[in-house]
Amino acid sequence: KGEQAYLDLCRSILDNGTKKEDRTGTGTYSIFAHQMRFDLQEGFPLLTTKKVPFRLVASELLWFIKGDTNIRYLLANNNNIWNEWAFKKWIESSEYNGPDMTDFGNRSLKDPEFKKVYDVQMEAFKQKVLQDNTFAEKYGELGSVYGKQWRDWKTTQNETIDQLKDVIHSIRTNPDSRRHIVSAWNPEDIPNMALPPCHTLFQFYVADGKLSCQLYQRSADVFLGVPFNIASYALLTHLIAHECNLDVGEFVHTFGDTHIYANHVEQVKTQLQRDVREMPVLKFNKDKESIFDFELSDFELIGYDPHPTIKAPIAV
Ligand code: UFP
Repeated sequence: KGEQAYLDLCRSILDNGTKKEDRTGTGTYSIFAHQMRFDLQEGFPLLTTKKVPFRLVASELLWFIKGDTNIRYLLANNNNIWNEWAFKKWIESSEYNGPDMTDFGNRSLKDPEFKKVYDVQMEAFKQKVLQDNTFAEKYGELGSVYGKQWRDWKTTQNETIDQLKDVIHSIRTNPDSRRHIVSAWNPEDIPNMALPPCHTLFQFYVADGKLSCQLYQRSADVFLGVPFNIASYALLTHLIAHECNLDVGEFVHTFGDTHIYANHVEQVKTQLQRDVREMPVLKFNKDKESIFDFELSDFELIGYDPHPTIKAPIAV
């Protein structure tokens, strides 16, 4: 249970994972299908065996909740986690005439000279998205990512489905329903997406006055992605429970391809040597009634005292 469940998963992949090639060419150790449970009554499941940047988790979640799909909001909140996806569209466009940025992710890891040139281009791109409205509309936009599918799912009848609003309504009015589902997986959009949704689908469940949430994650980078994903859905569950006048129950995290990248193995071993500390507690502004009203400053984590960050290259 809790953080120990995460550490056990890491251990089990290192011990039993199959060496498997992957899209990014990095190589992984992988298992298929796994489940972890977090009792949200015990505390907020932000890992303590390494520092996980809650501020980035929270601002990204607020961005999804708003239905925003433009990186401008993230940049304005000093959150850079989606930049590469937008940058890729920009450098592949006919309007880009700077230095060659092909395969910038891998090259900037291997070639320090290239990294300098890349950093300059990325910084210029960010500034332009922040300052130039027309540019932001064109190149800050990521298209059919989570915010779009959660809030603005397009039907064949040219109507719009607000899955998030609908699921909150169904939890409030029909808590026993077995249909409290939000799907980010839109088969029609998949062929045109750079990154088909990793958090494929989630379901809520109400019992004994508590709201639980289960996420099905089709593909999981256990070292870099998962700690972030746990915190994000735990936060979402807290906010929806608050709006529905429920306590929080469990967050159940179910995985498909569950992998540790070959270039994360040493980092995972370091983390496994650390002892688990006490979970932090989430405090937020309970005066806000709707999840659509929250801002970053409404959240506070009490007692988060993690071991230091462990750096690792992200596979793109
Ligand atoms: N990934 C996560 N969590 C996320 C996210 C991505 O673990 O929230 F956006 C990882 C999983 C996988 C990669 O390693 O990103 C996506 O690659 P693919 O689409 O090939 O599964």
